[in-house]
Amino acid sequence: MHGMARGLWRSNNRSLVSHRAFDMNPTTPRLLFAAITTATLVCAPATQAAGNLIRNSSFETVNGVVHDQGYLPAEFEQTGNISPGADTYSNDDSYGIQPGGFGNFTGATAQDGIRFAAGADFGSFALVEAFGQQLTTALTAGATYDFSGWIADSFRAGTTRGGFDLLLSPSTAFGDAGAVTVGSLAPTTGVGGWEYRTVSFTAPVNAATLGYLILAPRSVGSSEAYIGIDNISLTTAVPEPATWGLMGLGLLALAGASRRRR
Ligand SMILES: [Ca+2]
Ligand SMILES: [Ca+2]
Repeated sequence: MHGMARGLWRSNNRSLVSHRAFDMNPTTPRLLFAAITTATLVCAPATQAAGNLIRNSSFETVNGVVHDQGYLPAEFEQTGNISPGADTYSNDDSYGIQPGGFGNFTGATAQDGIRFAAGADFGSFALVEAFGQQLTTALTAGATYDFSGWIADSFRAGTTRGGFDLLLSPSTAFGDAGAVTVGSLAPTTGVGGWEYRTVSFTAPVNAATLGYLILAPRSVGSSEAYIGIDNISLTTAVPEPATWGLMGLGLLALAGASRRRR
């Protein structure tokens, strides 16, 4: 779709240049407008890469067998200042914690595969089991991204509901003065099971210096929450259906202008 649209733009661009140079046909301004409108709408998505920017996004790939707290797959880093920090849960207890083990998640198994990650918010900014990942490529300032994933409550006695804040940071140090909160995954509704969350955000002007994506658990109210997360995704935003509609109109205008010219 992108390739075809770009090809159309290029071929029309060439005819437009020769048209302007050798012939001041009255349809030229209309053709120029249609071509520019189409080019603007087509080039924006075409320059963005497709695919998930998060590595090991379902927390499935692990190195070795561990039965303990505070372990995450190698692609992820602890970014809170408490130890042992965020955890990996495995349905079969092959890495990290078994659901129903420490932290509970009674009756919950991974949303995708056999593993998920979880972190607690102990009710103060500093005491948060935040974790994150160094992005392979920094995000593009001004570009729009979609972050999505599934979250679940631990159902641990005395805990409350919670969600996650999404931050871009210059380092893994949670509370880094340069960190920017770009969005939030709305808290669990408390009814149990996995709940899908998605949020769109625009990368800040200094995105090139913010190499770490951090997920910080957030409690509702003052009691602590312990929230699981699985099957996460960070992608460049695709145009809304309305934008594709506008692009279609631009292409139709181009076709109409070419026909009238002939
Ligand atoms: Ca998983
Ligand atoms: Ca923990």
